[in-house]
Amino acid sequence: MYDKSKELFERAQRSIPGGVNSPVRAFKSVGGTPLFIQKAKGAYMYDADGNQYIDYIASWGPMILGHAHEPIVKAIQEKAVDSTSFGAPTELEIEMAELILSMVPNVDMIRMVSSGTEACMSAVRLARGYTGKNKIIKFEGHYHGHADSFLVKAGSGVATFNIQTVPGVTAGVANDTLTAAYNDLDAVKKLAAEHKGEIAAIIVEPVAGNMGCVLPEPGFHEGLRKLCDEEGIVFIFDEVMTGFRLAPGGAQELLGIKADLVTYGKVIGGGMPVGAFGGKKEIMQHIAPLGNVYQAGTLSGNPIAMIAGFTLLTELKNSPSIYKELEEKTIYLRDGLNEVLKAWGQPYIINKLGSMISIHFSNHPVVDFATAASANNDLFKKYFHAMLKRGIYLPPSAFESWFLNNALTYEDLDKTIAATEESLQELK
Ligand code: KE4
Repeated sequence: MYDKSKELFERAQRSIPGGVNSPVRAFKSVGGTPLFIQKAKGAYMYDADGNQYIDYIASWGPMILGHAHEPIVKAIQEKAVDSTSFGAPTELEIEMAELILSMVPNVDMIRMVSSGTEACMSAVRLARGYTGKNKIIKFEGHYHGHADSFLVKAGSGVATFNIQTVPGVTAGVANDTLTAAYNDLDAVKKLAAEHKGEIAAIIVEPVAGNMGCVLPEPGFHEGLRKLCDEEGIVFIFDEVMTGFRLAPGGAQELLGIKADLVTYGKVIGGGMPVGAFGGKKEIMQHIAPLGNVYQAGTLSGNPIAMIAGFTLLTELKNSPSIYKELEEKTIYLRDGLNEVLKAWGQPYIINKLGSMISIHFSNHPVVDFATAASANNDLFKKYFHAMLKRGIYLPPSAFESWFLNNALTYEDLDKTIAATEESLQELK
């Protein structure tokens, strides 16, 4: 069933730390051999042993229209013949920036980078440079990439592997990162009072996806916005996951909240390495070469990455019905999962917003990292493998959101629901 992946994993570990180029892919938290993927098309991925899977990772978000989406593949092929990088400005970068500004609210200027980490790292540096203050507030279980400042009580792989303190992150850096529980506005207000005049930014996943999918409670973001206005704190929406996924204008549009800076990744690049950060001109004009907050990148705005992202975002902008289709498919999946989970009779929670969804085997609502971590995540590991052997590829961690892609058919969703019903019988 997985012989080729097993062989490749053994070989990979001889030259790549842990055999993977990103820890969450290693199946370390769910156990077993990570599948080496040969190809993917639409909603399906195919591993090195030729097994087909219905894909709910979507490359951790980017593949919102499915894998090998023809217009994107064609655009990359055509662009590549004109060279893959110049290290000089291009018209395409202007077109990409103008397209993004036409889709997302409340962003006057945008800078392209090559990953979500780079986008979040740059946005925090900009907030510190703009305010002259050092500290940031982030939330337990939120993940903003692997920049030093963010690896304090972080989500995603850091939570998955239960890494309490990341070696190499100095005490100085960690001291400037304050943390609070997601949805606990009083805790944030307390930190702001204790560190009055010291906080440059609050950075938040508007809808959390790195401890499973966890929704903001009514009034939470409004409270953060008010606090930032009162205290001169830069409000950063990390929309690397939610941007262009929850709506054309992302979480700012869907939740009706205006952030000061917004970061993007994943969908913005259509599967190519792209990140971006943007916001009000008053802040963005501090970024070099206009201002002195230095930020740079050899491959920022790379033509191949730009054409992939531009092609995808253009389709999303011109066919907003995609979001309704994705919403309807996710509701259908949620309702089907609810039915079989209810019949199974053991505690569970499903969190869902737009095309982000996750199952938590918990008897209480999952509203922050503590409640996500106290779920029966050992049971999740068994569920993961039971689904995998039935051809359903879920994110290999309870601390990740599932991502639907619009190539999924209702037949695929029915297969996923049926596989869950069968898997739960196995887990009784
Ligand atoms: P990247 O540097 O991985 O492109 O983006 C970092 C990042 C920033 N902000 C949010 C909200 C994110 O979810 C991410 C990255 N997400 C993880 C999945 N939970 C990436 C997968 C991985 O680490 O391999």
